[in-house]
Amino acid sequence: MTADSKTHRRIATEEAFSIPEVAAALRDVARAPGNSLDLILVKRIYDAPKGDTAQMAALLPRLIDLEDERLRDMDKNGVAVHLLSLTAPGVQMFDADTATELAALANDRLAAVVKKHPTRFAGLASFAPQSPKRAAKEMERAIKTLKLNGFVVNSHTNNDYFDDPKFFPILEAAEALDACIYIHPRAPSDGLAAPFRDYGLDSAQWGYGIEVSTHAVRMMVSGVFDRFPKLKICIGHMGEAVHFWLWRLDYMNKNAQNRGSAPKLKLTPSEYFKRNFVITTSGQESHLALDFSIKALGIDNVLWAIDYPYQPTAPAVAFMDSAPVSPAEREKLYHGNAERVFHIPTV
Ligand code: VNL
Ligand code: MN
Repeated sequence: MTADSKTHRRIATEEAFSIPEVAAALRDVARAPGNSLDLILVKRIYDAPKGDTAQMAALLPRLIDLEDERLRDMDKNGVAVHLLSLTAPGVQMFDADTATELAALANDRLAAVVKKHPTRFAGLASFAPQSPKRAAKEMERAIKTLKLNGFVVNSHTNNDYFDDPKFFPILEAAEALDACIYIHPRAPSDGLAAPFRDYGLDSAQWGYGIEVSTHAVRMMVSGVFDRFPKLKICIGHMGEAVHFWLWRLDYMNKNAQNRGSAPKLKLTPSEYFKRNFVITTSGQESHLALDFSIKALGIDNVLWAIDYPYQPTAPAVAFMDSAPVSPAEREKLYHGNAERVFHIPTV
């Protein structure tokens, strides 16, 4: 631990875990026929041949582990808190009943470990978008009874996005509960998938960002945030580059509105992005991109994350320890913004 670690409370906000029951159900998905782009990664992690020591297969025990290697890794690197979320694709490849059941089970386990280590863990609850009404009920239970800190969803569900009114009970619940939804990536939906099937583009290299940025833009230009003005959405990987596009989005969305291709909106996409979104630095350790993000969105809208166990902790800490920001700004990035957005108790 560096001397510095005593002065920063580091809260990492996109930290993945799984439970054996979800891992087993994903192994069944891997073995069933299907053409979803997510199967490339799901087969590698959840149906690896016995004894496979390849990088992907080695991830599974590190996802399931909560209290051993994970806590040691946090201690060694001066990380105070993991804000945990059930890893992608979560429950979103299962049938509605299985997904609803496994989301509740994962939330129970998550709440138990947070209760056991209240200063080390916080948690984002899962829900099954396949069944929006039951999802809204589970969301209420997760916040009011389990005292979790917000929600995670892994982008599209059966190729549909949150601009689809069938999902509005979910957005209504999140807004009413004052709980942020973290839209974590999964592989691009069927209609986008073809050019992502080779060169390893299906997942974190490129596909994930295209999938989530498209989801965020669909929500903004469809008018979701006129209907749910207080809804808070978090996206990782330095905002999936959405804010790099805001000027052109504003300009071309106005054109699309004027020719009747897009609904009339109360605000511009850039106004929604600054009002309704926060971003994290998960897995995107570029000071240039961080500087741009702070200038584009404001220091209060950027949160630190590691993306454990998919990326290593030490470089993520070194990246933020050495970021060219003031001491007060670094505290906001490391913990102040996370405490505010995810209702994590201050110490
Ligand atoms: C990867 C990175 C996968 C981050 C993830 O979830 C993630 C990857 C499945 O490198 O494949 O959250
Ligand atoms: Mn991640």
